[in-house]
Amino acid sequence: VYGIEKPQGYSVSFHYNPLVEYHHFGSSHPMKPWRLTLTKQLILAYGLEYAMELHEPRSASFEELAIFHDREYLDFLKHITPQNMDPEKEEYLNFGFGGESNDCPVFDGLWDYVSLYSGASLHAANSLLNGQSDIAINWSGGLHHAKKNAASGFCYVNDIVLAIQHLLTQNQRVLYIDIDVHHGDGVEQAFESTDRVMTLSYHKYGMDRNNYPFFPGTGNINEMGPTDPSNRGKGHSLNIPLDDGIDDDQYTWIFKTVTGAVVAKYNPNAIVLQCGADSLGGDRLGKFNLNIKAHGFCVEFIKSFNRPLLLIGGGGYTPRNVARTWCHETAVCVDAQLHNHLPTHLPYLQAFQGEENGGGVLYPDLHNTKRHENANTRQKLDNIVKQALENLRYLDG
Ligand code: TV7
Ligand code: CA
Ligand code: ZN
Repeated sequence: VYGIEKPQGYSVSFHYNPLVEYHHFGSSHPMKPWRLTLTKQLILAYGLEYAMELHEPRSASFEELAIFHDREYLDFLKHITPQNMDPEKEEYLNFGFGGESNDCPVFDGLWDYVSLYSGASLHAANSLLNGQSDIAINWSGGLHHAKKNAASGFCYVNDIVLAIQHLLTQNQRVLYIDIDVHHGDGVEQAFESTDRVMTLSYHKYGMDRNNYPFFPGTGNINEMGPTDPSNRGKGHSLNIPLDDGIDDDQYTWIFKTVTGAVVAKYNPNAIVLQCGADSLGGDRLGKFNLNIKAHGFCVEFIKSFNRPLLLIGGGGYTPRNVARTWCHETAVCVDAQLHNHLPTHLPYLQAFQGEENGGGVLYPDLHNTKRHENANTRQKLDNIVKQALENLRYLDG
C-alpha cells in the first residue's frame, strides 16, 4: 500500500536504439551519429533515466516507410551500397544522391540507419497514441528535408512525416514546430494540402557573402503553402526567416509571440517539436548565437501547453553542444534541474573539456563562440512578427 507511487508531473518516454550511433556518413561529413552516444552518456551520467521510461525500439519496416515514401525510392535505398552504386546512373541523381556537395552519401548500413531512426520516431508517436506517455523523445530522428522520392540535406527518410501521419490516425490537428537553423521544407511540403497539420519553422534565411542562399533556400515569410482558397492546406505553413547572429532575448521573444499565437489559433491536439541543435552559438554549420537555455526555453514553452508532445532531434554539428542541449531538454521534460558541473564519472568526459568558454560544464557561454554579427534589428523582427500574425488570418477560412 505504501509502495513507491508514480511521481507527479509528466510521464516521459525515451526512445533510442543504440545501433544508430555506429553509422558513419564519412570522416569529413558534418553529420556525426556519434553525437547520440555523447547525448545518451550525458543523460545517464545525470541519472535522468530514473525519471523516464526507456525503450529500445525495433527498426521500421519497408511497409511502414512506404506509408509516405515511394516504393521505387525505398527499393533504391534498401539495395544501394558503396560497392554497387553507379554515380553515372540517372536514378542516382534523381533520388537526391551525388551532386558536387555530396550531402547525402551512400554509406555501409544506410538502410539500417534510416529504418532505425524512423522506427524510433514511430514508436515514440505510438506511446503518445496509446497514452503510455505525455512526452515522447527520439533524439536520433528529426530528418526534416527528406522528400517522398528523394534524399536531401543529410536526410534520406522523413521520420517526422511518418510520425505525424501516425499521430493523425487519432488526432484531428497536429502542430509541427521546427527550431533547427534550417527550414523544415520536407515536412512542410508533405502536408501542404491538408488543414490537419500546421507547420511552423524558425530558420536562417538569406544569402551568404558569396551570394549563395543558406540551405535549402526556401522559407521566406511570404511562403505559406498554397493560398488558393479551394486548397484545404491554405495558410497552414508559417515560416519565420531570421538573420545571422540572433541572440537569446530576440529568439525567445519571437518564439513566444508567434508560437503562442499559433497554438491559440490552431488549437492542436498534439505537437511535434523538432529540436535541431544547429541553432546554437558555435555550431559548425549554423549562424545563430543561442545559448543552451534559450534553445531549451522553446521546449519549456511548448510543454506548458499540456498537449501530447513528440520531441525529436535534427541537425547539430558541434557534438559536445548537441549532447549538452538534448540532455538539458530531457531534464526540462522530467522537471529536473541539472548541476552545471558535469558528473565526474562521465565516460567521454574529455569531449567536454578544454574549451575556451566552458570546459567541464553543462552550460558553457556559447554566445560569442563563433561571433556572428547580429544582423537582426528590433525593427526587422517586429515586421516579421507583424507579417506572421497577418498570415495567420488565412486560418479563418
Ligand atoms: C537536418 N551545408 C540538415 C542540414 C543540411 C545542410 C550543407 C554542407 C556540407 C556537406 C558536406 C561536407 C559540409 C561543411 C553544409 C547546396 C550545396 C552547397 C556548392 C559548393 N561539409 C539539417 C545541407 C547543405 C558533405 N547543403 O537541417 C560531405 O559543410 O548547402 C548545401 C548544398 C550544394 C552546392 N554547393 C554548396 O540540419 C539534419 N552541406 C563535407 C563532406
Ligand atoms: Ca527550422
Ligand atoms: Zn539543420
